[in-house]
Amino acid sequence: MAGDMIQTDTPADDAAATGPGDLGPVSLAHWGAFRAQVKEGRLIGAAPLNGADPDMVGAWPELVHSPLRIDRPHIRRGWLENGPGRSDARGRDDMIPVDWETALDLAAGELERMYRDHGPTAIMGGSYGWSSAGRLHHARSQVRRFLAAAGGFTDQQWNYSWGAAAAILPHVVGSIESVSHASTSWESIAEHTDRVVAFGGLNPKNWRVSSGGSVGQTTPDLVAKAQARGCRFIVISPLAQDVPPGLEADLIQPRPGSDTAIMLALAHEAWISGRADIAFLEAYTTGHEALVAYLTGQTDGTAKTLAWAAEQADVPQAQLQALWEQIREGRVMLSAAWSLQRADHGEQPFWALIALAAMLGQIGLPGGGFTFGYGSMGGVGVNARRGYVPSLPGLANKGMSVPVAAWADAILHPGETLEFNGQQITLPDIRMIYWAGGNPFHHAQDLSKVQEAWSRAETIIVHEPWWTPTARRADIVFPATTTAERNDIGGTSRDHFVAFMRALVPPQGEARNDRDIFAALADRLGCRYTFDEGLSEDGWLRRMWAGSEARGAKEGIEVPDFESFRDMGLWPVPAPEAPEVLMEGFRADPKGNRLATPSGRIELFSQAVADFGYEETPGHPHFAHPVEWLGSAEEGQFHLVTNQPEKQLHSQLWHTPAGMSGAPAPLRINPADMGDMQAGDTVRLWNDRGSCLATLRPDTGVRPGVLVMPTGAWFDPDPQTGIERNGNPNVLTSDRRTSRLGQASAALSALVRIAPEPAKD
Ligand SMILES: Nc1nc2c(c(=O)[nH]1)N[C@H]1C(S)=C(S)[C@@H](COP(=O)(O)OP(=O)(O)OC[C@H]3O[C@@H](n4cnc5c(=O)[nH]c(N)nc54)[C@H](O)[C@@H]3O)O[C@H]1N2
Ligand SMILES: Nc1nc2c(c(=O)[nH]1)N[C@H]1C(S)=C(S)[C@@H](COP(=O)(O)OP(=O)(O)OC[C@H]3O[C@@H](n4cnc5c(=O)[nH]c(N)nc54)[C@H](O)[C@@H]3O)O[C@H]1N2
Ligand SMILES: [Mo]
Repeated sequence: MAGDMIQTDTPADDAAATGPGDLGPVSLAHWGAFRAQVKEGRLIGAAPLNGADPDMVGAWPELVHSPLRIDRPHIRRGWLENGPGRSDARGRDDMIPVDWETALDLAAGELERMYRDHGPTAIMGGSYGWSSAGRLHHARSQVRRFLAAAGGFTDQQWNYSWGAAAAILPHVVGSIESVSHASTSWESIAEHTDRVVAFGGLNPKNWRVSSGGSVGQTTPDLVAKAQARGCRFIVISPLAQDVPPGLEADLIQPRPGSDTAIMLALAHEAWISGRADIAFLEAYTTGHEALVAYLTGQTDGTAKTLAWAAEQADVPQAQLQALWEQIREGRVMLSAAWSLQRADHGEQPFWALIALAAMLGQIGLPGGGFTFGYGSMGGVGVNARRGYVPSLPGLANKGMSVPVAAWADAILHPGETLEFNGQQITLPDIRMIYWAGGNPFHHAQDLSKVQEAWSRAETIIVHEPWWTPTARRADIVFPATTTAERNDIGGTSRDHFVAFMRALVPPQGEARNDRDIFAALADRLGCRYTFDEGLSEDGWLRRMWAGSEARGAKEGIEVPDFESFRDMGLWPVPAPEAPEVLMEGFRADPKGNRLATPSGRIELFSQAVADFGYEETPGHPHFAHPVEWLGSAEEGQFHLVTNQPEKQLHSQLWHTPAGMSGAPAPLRINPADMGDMQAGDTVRLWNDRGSCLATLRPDTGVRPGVLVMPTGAWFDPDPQTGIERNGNPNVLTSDRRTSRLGQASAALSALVRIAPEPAKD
């Protein structure tokens, strides 16, 4: 049938690039832009553009032509033979290749059955995950649009990146923009700032990646420029590697999970020393009295002194005293990495940082105040004009949504209620899972629990280019194309470029574009027009670009027409006239630019939060001990920090030379903690939730008692012992959420034990 046809235009001409040095067509990944070399229908090279990492970008030929590509649709044997139903054989059963018509008919039949017998919320289709860079073929946008068109679904709300921030920030500053897209630009820092205090550091590995695809790598230069002008950096992190090479920063290495205590103690110091900017507090904030009552110990009997914080953080008090001396004068930028809020009570460090910045009174001034995520992702602090990277428009969902980190609980506890940000959610009865563009067996915490939830589904459909752990655990697998096989528009809104990404090679095997798979299902379900409005790939790209052109017309920016843009490959978006300063407008005119909080101001005390009545999130920022941290560790327990991998994007690239598949994932450990274990040894980490292997990498830069292991290894439990063999730390993490307010992932609060493997007697 016509709907099954693949709608990608002709791939880029081989002649476009045939030899080294020739300029081939532009393409883009979340990990950077490149020029492609194509020969005889194969991608043979990828040359990095504008500072992209050569290893990550250079892995494209391996990715596209990988032996792990899924060549055709597959169905799990047990499902094919016995029909839909709960099963724990997923991942062990054979996957049987079938033709497209068979697979599409079976998938459409299951969707119809769900809508008919159980209603839209029985289908979990939030499909959390990064998918690929192009915005039309963004798998997660496509699956949500399709399921909304088909009748609705259970969506996943917020994200793993900054879920706790997304919940708390609207109560404090009226919106999520300070974590979703707004920041004080590095240009402003380079010009004005005397001190940058970076909680969670500025790890350059994180700058390689940006959602939608980063084209420019300007941050390292601007950091160097700030330093050259005399700006001093103070990095607060358990890992010295969070100080970028070439930066002379003071390093403080507290216990993970104690940052809030340090921030509150600095705020207390500001108050008692008379440094607090009372005029700022009175004009721009509300509730500082309640906060001060807590800081001084009036409320709970404990003054939040530097001595108190030093005890919580287990660092010398002199270090915190020196930090206070550094920030009491001059223009100070306070920053926290997103990692801080991916932890028990993750809402608190972000609220506390804003409170400290309010005490110093520089919010909205050039180079001053606060910004979240300078060390988290490429693009944060890049002075770019936003809004020119188009996106696929969504459709209203008639189903519901659950907090993203609660999805396994939702499947395991249908009908129970969940408290979430002042609301009560009744968990839906999920019977079917539809995932396209994410890898939950990489990203979700407590993978034993995830496996149990996974076994409860009656049918699981996955689209994937590669046989990832998630694809292997599906009932119906559709092979998806990669960005190299289709035309698209990509870029990140925090960047200086928008890219036209050309199809470079034909679809591999029988792979189809995600949107063509959905179009074929939509035909069968009778919702084709709602899904794609009769537009082809080219039609959609033109429509999406027309939105950027219209924006340009309104803002007086000259945007190339579609054909010219396609020919250019990269369109440089003109930079804004002045460097961005977070909350500048609010500072200039607090009445005209009221914040969307009840008071219109920054809320250092929030009545709304207090009224929720959650004891873990009272009405002002506060410090509570994490559930799991070194403060309560038993002998032999370590705090495991699971950060982002250096040369992968999450689980993507793992199976290429850039990735970590050569050995169990590396585990950084202070040599003092190694006992008789040696560098390069395979070790086993474990706790009550699970165990995995890792490869020991001694690093004097790690705080003793802390272990640092990146995420990104493909889940591979030993069938006999259950030990995960590739080093996926999410068998160890808990899916306990930050709080009832945020219901966000607290992946970074986990205690573990370590032993040599195989075990020595
Ligand atoms: N312990 C711990 N866990 C964490 C984190 C942590 O810090 N600690 N970080 C969390 C964070 S912030 C995030 S964002 C998540 C990330 O988790 P994910 O976003 O799930 O990770 P990815 O590996 O990027 O998954 C994307 C998947 O999409 C597939 N894909 C790529 N292109 C296409 C396409 O065109 N079509 C289709 N159908 N599929 C495609 C890829 O092969 C890959 O399997 O992990 C979270 N997990
Ligand atoms: N190369 C690469 N870059 C990436 C990604 C990737 O997969 N690969 N993923 C991207 C995504 S989706 C996201 S959301 C961002 C995430 O951005 P972040 O969450 O900021 O990144 P992480 O690498 O998880 O953590 C940053 C650093 O925080 C430190 N840290 C951990 N716990 C604590 C603590 O309690 N206190 C303090 N002070 N420091 C702590 C760790 O040492 C770690 O190196 O990264 C993005 N960048
Ligand atoms: Mo993320």
